[in-house]
This record gives sequence, C-alpha cells and structure tokens, in this order.
Amino acid sequence: MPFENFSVIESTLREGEQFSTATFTTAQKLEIVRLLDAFGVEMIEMTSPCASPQSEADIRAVVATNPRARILTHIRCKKEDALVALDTGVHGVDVVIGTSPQLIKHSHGKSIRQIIDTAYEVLSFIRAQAPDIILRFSTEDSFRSRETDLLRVYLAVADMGLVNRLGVADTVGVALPSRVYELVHQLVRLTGLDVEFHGHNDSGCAIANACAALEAGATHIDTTVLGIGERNGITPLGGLVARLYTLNKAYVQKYDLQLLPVLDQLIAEYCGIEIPFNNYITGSSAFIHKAGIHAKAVLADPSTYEALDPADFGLTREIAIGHRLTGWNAVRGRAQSLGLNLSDAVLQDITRQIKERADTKPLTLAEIDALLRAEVTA
Ligand code: HCA
Ligand code: CU
Repeated sequence: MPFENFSVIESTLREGEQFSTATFTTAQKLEIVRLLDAFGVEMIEMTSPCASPQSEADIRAVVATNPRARILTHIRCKKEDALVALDTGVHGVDVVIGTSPQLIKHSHGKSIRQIIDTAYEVLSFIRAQAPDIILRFSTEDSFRSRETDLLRVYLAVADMGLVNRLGVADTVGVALPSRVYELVHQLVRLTGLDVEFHGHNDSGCAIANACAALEAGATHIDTTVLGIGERNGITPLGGLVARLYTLNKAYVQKYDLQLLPVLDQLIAEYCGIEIPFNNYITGSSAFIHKAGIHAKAVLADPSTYEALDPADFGLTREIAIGHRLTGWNAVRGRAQSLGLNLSDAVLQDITRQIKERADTKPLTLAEIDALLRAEVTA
C-alpha cells in the first residue's frame, strides 16, 4: 500500500531555495538537514552544484555529515551538470527536462526525439560513472505537456533501464487530483518503476494532488517545510503529514512529529516570514476552539472537533472564552482550571456579563480570571 510505504523527498534545500526570501547560509543548511534527518525524512534534495560555488560546497558539507537521509541533487538534463553532481558524492541525482510546448519553445528548443536522445546520453553517462547511485528522470511541466509526448518520453526512459524513479511535476500548479491520479496510475502500470510527484500550489491543490498521487501508486512525494518554493511553493511537509495523519495516524508515525513545529518555526525565521495563521498544525489558530457549542464538546472530548491531536505535535489546544460567542461550559472549564468552585448560577451570570462586554470589546483571559476570582471573594 502506497500510504504505508511512501518516502518524502524533502526539497526545502532545492525548491525551497527558490522561494523569494530564502537564501540559506551553510550553517543554516546544516541545521535544516540535521532537523529533517532527526524528523525522519527519507531523502533530502539540494540545489544543483552548478548553481554557484557555495551551492557545490554546501552539498559536500552536507554529505560529509553522513545523515541517515539520502542526499540528492537536482540537475538539468546536461552531461556537464551530471559530471559536477557526481563529483560531490551525493547519493542520488534528479534529472529534469521540460516537455510542455511552452518549455520546449522557450527553455531548450529540443524536439521530443531530441529530448529522448539527450536523456539517454545523460542518464547512461551517470549510470556508467555511478552504477549504484539513485537516479531519477522527471519531465518539467508534465501536466501541460501533450499526453502522447509525455508517454513517449517516459516509456523510452523506462525502456533504457537506467533510472530508479520517474518524476511527475505540476510545475505551474494547475493539475486536478483526478488528473494526477490518472497520470501516475498510468506510469505505475506501464513502467513498474517508482514514481515521484512534485506539485506546486498556485491553485491550492498541492496537498490533494500529492495524496491522489499516493492513492494511484506513487512512491515518493516532494515537500518543503511550510511549502516554500517558486512563487507560492509546493506541497508543505506539515500539510502532507496532516493529510495522511487524518487518514490513518500510523502512516506518519515513522516521523518524529514533535519536530514539525520546530522545523516550521526555523524556516519561517530563516526566511523572515511568519508562519501563516491558518497553517496546517502549526498555524496560530490551528488548535483554538471558539464558539460555545464547540468549546462545550471539546471540553468533554477533544475528538468532537479535532481531527489532529495537538499533543502528538508537542502543541496544546486553547479554548477562547472572552468573546460574544462564548458559552458557560467554557467559563466553567476556566474556573475549574483555576481551582475555583462556583455554582452554575454564578457561572451563567459571569457568562452573561462576558457576552455583554464582549459585544463592545473581547475580554482578555486576565479580565475573565478577575471576574471569576471576584465571585469567590464576594
Ligand atoms: C522548476 C523545476 C521543478 C522540477 C520538479 C522536478 C518543477 O520549475 O523549478 O524535478 O520534478 O516544478 O517543475 O521544480
Ligand atoms: Cu518545482
């Protein structure tokens, strides 16, 4: 079953570096790798060594730390890139070339026949140099490519018998989950190779598409911490974890989930951004319950309104009390946690006061506590 057996290719240090405010120092990259490795991602993808001298040195520095995760680098389908990549000592090379009419015209100008020939030249070169390296071939902009072109390229590459994995990329974030399912399913069925899905989030389907890819038999999903990447990024690691956890917690228990908030916070800091309020798991409001009806049920049993248990991520839930939608069960819960023994009638009266005042301005917790304490001393 793919959900039980998938691998994350964590690309914060490749796709993530393409995020507008990301420029990681060597020390920051090492810290990101250390945490991702402790979290338990299976593979970490790094920027091409051809991007800059520091990029090359950083791959070497990361490989030298001997992490448990396999270190991959991402290169254009060019022999000269492959040569530099192999020299860094990486465990795997991800090769990519555009196949959509847009990219054929404006990126490399090659015909489909030439793309296949180039792929053979580069992939056979890598395989000859490094028989044991993990080798992946991916088409950029797969979902805007003509289906016949795409299948011609994938089948030709699969027939070469050189790669471990095929990659499918929703480069501009336009694919629907049903389309992702269809393509991945077709590739799995026709080639029997491992399939990786890389999905951008321009129209909000990156997590759903990753999930559809897994349902169709994909073995690898690309993620970045907080979903950072080109434009508004790709499938976020935390979002994928949330998606799979709610299907079955066992699917993500191989990861150290307590480190997820640490990773999100770290990347937000390195990029000079806030974690979005509505972020999966780590957004500031992810575990705040507000309406009286919700608060009552959550106080009785959190699973009534929580699909994710915050404690699994080292987080805590919060019941918001000082607003006009509050209910007396929430107020009673607060009194109990302060060790105050107040009658139902008193608690209901305080609730009425809170609602009245909150119509003008929400109350702070300190103000609510003062109201409760005043009743005890009254
Ligand atoms: C990009 C390339 C890529 C590559 C994905 C892959 C994409 O446009 O920057 O190698 O599978 O989104 O197509 O990130
Ligand atoms: Cu991408």
